[in-house]
Amino acid sequence: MALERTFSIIKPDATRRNLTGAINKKFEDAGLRVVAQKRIQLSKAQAGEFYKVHAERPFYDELCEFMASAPIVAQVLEGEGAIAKNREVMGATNPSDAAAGTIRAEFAESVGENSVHGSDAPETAAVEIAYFFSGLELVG
Ligand code: DAT
Ligand code: MG
Repeated sequence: MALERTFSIIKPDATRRNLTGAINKKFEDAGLRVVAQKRIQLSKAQAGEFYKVHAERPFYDELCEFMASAPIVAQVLEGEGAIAKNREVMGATNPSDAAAGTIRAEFAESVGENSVHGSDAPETAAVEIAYFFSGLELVG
């Protein structure tokens, strides 16, 4: 399997509850390395741009409000098969469907406030990384 990079967000519900370290321990224990990281607060417009693929979904406005409601941690994770590995460690979108031991099973509050984002494919990983980080900020 190839060394990959994927984009990850620790969402407002998790930063509010001081779970940044607990969540990143899960990633690091799974062999993923944080190679870029920043704690920022998005505007609703910036959240809307990031999630524009969901613009037609009924929950879009609520999702953008939530993502702008408190700081997030934007990060790039690197590892063998990092895109799939990240999704595996995150667990299913709805925490009631998430496998035991996953981040969403342990920490998510609801399907909307589900603690983490992770890219779903190489193309989206590249676009999402570039939205938040310059090449100079990816430090290995
Ligand atoms: P994922 O974050 O697992 O990639 P997604 O891309 O389908 O899931 O949706 C993006 C986010 O939108 C998700 O993390 C939380 C929110 N969301 C998805 N489905 C929802 C729903 N039925 N109700 C409220 N929010 C939802
Ligand atoms: Mg998604």
